[in-house]
Amino acid sequence: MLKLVIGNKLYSSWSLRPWLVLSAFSIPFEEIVIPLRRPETASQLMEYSPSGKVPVLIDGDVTVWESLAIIEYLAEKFPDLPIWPRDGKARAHARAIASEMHAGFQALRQGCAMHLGARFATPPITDALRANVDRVEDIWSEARNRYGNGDGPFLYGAFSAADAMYAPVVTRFETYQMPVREATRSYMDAVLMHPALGEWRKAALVEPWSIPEYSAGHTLIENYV
Ligand SMILES: N[C@@H](CCC(=O)N[C@@H](CS)C(=O)NCC(=O)O)C(=O)O
Repeated sequence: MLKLVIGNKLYSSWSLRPWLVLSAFSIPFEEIVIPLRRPETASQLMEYSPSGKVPVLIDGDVTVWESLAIIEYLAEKFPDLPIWPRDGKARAHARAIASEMHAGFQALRQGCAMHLGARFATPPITDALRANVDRVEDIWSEARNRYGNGDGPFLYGAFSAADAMYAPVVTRFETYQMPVREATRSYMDAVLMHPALGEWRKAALVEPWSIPEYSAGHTLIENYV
């Protein structure tokens, strides 16, 4: 059985990505949760992960770390599943935007950490944050307009790895009440209503650990935990 090692579901955005792919495509797996920011975290992570970070996928004697590499491994291992869009042009676009997510959006990632247990006031929108949000919205609208129309509410119609890569951004826009375009809102609603994300969030809300640093500097509007 595949094993996916992940961090806290409330906060670990990188863990969420491959977990969503496994769950959305009904691939059986066992999860191992390592709570982050505890005295024993580093040694527990090193038991599984050569980089000392989660997520990590273990498939027998194969260990794959880095969220996007895990997703690619799954796409190769399960070629019959449409983890990436089937159409070659859509797939190239999907891989480009997934890589862009994996490598960038620092202001958004640092200023609006994933936190599924609360809703915060919108933080001051710096130029860097505005540029990140605008770029995300442009990416989503381009994917939807060129490849997504008519076939479902996700970036390429049906749910794919690209949606999984951007799902934590959807939750950030929701948590920090980011003002967004109407089309962005419809896409966000589709992702937020995906059963796999619902399952992850439900488990997140009953986790016994909380990490106060993840709320630091933000004005709490509503607490769900
Ligand atoms: N580029 C990596 C990022 C992984 C990462 O930063 N994971 C965080 C949790 S979301 C982590 O393991 N941090 C270790 C720690 O907090 O001790 C990926 O895509 O998987």
